[in-house]
Amino acid sequence: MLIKLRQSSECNEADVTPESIYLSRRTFMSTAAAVMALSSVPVWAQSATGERYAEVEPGKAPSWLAERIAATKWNAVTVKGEALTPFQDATHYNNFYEFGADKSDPAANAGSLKTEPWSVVIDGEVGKPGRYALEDFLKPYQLEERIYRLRCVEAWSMVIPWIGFPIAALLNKVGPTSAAKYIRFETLKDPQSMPGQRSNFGLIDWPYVEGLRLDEAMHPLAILAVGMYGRELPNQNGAPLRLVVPWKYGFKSIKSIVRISLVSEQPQTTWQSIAAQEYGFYANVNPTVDHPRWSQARERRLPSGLFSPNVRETQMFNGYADEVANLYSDLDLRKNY
Ligand SMILES: Nc1nc2c(c(=O)[nH]1)N[C@H]1C(S)=C(S)[C@@H](COP(=O)(O)O)O[C@H]1N2
Ligand SMILES: [Mo]
Repeated sequence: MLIKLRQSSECNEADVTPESIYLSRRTFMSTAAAVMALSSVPVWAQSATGERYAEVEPGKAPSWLAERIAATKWNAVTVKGEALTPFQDATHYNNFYEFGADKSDPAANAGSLKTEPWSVVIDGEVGKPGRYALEDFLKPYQLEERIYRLRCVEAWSMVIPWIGFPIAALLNKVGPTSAAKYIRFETLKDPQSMPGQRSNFGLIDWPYVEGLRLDEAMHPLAILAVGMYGRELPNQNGAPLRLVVPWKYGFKSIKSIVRISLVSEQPQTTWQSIAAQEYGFYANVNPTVDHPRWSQARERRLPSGLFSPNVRETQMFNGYADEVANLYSDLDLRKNY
């Protein structure tokens, strides 16, 4: 896996590879064609973003967000030789318990989520706390496209082209104090629009909470996303703002964030609170440490069916070991799962 972070000024015509042109066709990538386009594509900002990915429903983003997304930099992290998950699968097989516990529930129910206006609170051990309208919150950051694997702890996976920006850029802006050791994220709590929060399914103590160590949050692969497949996030994928941490199990990638807090203690996170012996705070993808009830050695890559289950070996840190293993050199990954 390569990380390519080039300046758009370095782009030229020769950078437009056959693979990147392929992305603009109205068909999806086949496995054979899935050597992902690595180059910065200078025409990105000029082309209608909707043309870049086939069969993507056009979004209904407010104009300010559509404009920000149209100015996204092509800075993909590559997932070599692996096809993108079709938009239809990525948006109809979801975990978002606020909208129900079945994989099809979020797509069916998340229409009730009101994402505009939206505000984000930054508080805790931070030099510049505040509450920001999402538009102002995003203003300082260049949006980038990142193609990442997403590996759920339930042993299925996808490859998704996100649009977002590194959390490190946010942290550099708001200035964590020396007491800040962790970052804590909170999802919207709104039983009115979130039927899962009204149900008797009393397992989760809402709101959904996740967290990272500060050095994990500072890693350039960790992003806050506002879009996918060249458009804004569909509600079921965590609109309008979600975390994406590609080397960790999917439950760390918290959706529909309303609060970001810098804290001195390790936060109590949702799945760890429910079943600490099954879901750890770190939740790094690790094929050698099984879940107590199933193996983590392999995964079903969506789309996956009875006759083509599309099973592959799970990679250490979800294939991002070269980039992130050094964060954990002092840690026993069996104990700190
Ligand atoms: N607020 C919230 N965030 C959440 C979840 C959730 O139930 N609620 N599910 C998590 C899990 S288990 C996974 S695998 C990913 C799924 O993201 P996707 O639906 O965009 O693929 O979202 C994560 N973020
Ligand atoms: Mo998950």
